[in-house]
Amino acid sequence: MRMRVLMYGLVAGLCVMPTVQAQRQAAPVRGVTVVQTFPHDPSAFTQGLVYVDGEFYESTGLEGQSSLRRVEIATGKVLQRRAVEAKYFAEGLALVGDELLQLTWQHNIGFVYDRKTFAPKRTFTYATEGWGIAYDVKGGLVMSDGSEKLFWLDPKTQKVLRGLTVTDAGRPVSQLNELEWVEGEIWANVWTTDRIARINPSTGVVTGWLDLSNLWPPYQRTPDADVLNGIAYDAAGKRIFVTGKKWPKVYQIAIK
Ligand SMILES: [Ca+2]
Repeated sequence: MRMRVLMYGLVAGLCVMPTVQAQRQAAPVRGVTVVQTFPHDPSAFTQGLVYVDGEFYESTGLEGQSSLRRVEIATGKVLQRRAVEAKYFAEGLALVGDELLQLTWQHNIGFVYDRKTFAPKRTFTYATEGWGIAYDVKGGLVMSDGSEKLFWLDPKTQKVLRGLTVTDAGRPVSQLNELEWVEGEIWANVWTTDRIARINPSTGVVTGWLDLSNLWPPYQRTPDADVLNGIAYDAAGKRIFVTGKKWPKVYQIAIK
């Protein structure tokens, strides 16, 4: 009897195998070309990058060096800067309406600032670490915590609404870091790699990978420079910008 159940199980398993195999294929990898480069403050340990009305807003990390910045794209000049209290390690950044939301790494607290003045307005809390955050009117406010999970937050209250596990070939993709909404997809830097995951926000499935290792190959990097991190999208101009932690350049890229 037990054998018969096992046999049925095997036959059933064989029948569903093609579908399972299709899901287990890794997403394709594509390279990028550089359209243009711009100067970037090489002391900026970039943790969040946002494009708004022809300028970047940037969050930089490290304890004692964390900041919120408004940056001129063409020159990399910091036009406006607010230091974050030295005990915090600032992380991702998102603009929601006229408010900037900035995460911290391990203090379970986020800061809300007035976009124009950088005046702090309030704080919010979350149970996980804080890594990346991005907002889109249609897609919502989504955050990462360094795991394979993404969390949707209420844009007004920042309370967690739901979570989603990100997978490629049926396996979880962890270390999801800086985030950006790009044409209905969620793009995520994957920490310690030169890759960006393009994620379907409904299923969590990685639909493609971008390999950016040609931008500034690790063997050419200065000792100070850290990993690729920071994605900003100019939806109106359809321009994609990326940079890294303490990288001297921001790259406008195109997918090959
Ligand atoms: Ca971003």
